Amino acid sequence: MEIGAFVRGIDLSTGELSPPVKEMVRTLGDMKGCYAVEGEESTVVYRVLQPEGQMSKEITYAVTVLMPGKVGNEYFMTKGHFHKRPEAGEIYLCLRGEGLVLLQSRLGLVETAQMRRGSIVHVPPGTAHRTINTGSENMIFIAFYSPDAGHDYESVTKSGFAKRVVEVDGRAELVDR
Ligand code: PAN
Ligand code: ZN
Repeated sequence: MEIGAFVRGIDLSTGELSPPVKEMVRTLGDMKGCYAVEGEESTVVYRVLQPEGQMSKEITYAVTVLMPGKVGNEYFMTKGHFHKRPEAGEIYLCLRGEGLVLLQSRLGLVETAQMRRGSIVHVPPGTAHRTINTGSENMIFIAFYSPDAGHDYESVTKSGFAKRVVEVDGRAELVDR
């Protein structure tokens, strides 16, 4: 008999997980409508890495490696989503880089949380969340969540986030959409 502890490793400077890994790559072409202006479709914006063959139905994790860059004056970001299960929250731990988590409630309340090495951000249930890389290096964070949380991208695509994060005079600013 074995307990079956699920022990894996992460390279803290690159975000690479020890194999086997499931990888999802998101390009600007996959993010139509997210940015105010269109960019080169083949540009890779972020990668999401997940351990393959997890055993727990209660909790899992994924690593996001979000590249530095901008489309027009808007910083590279993730698509953003609500969780389908309304009571499913999430915790982000930032390992590298700097940026923001943009949070928006179903009622349209907007908040940002700072992300830098060591930041731990709790994404409350019922909140749309998107991460934005405002720095000049890869922003790497690990997300801990319930595997049955589900990802609702549609609500975000339809109504969008009320704010954008853009560069103004070399600094990140939150502006109305
Ligand atoms: C994260 C995100 C990841 C990519 O693991 O899924 O950062 O962002 P999008 O899913 O919005 O493209 C998470 O929040 N999981 O629930
Ligand atoms: Zn999430």
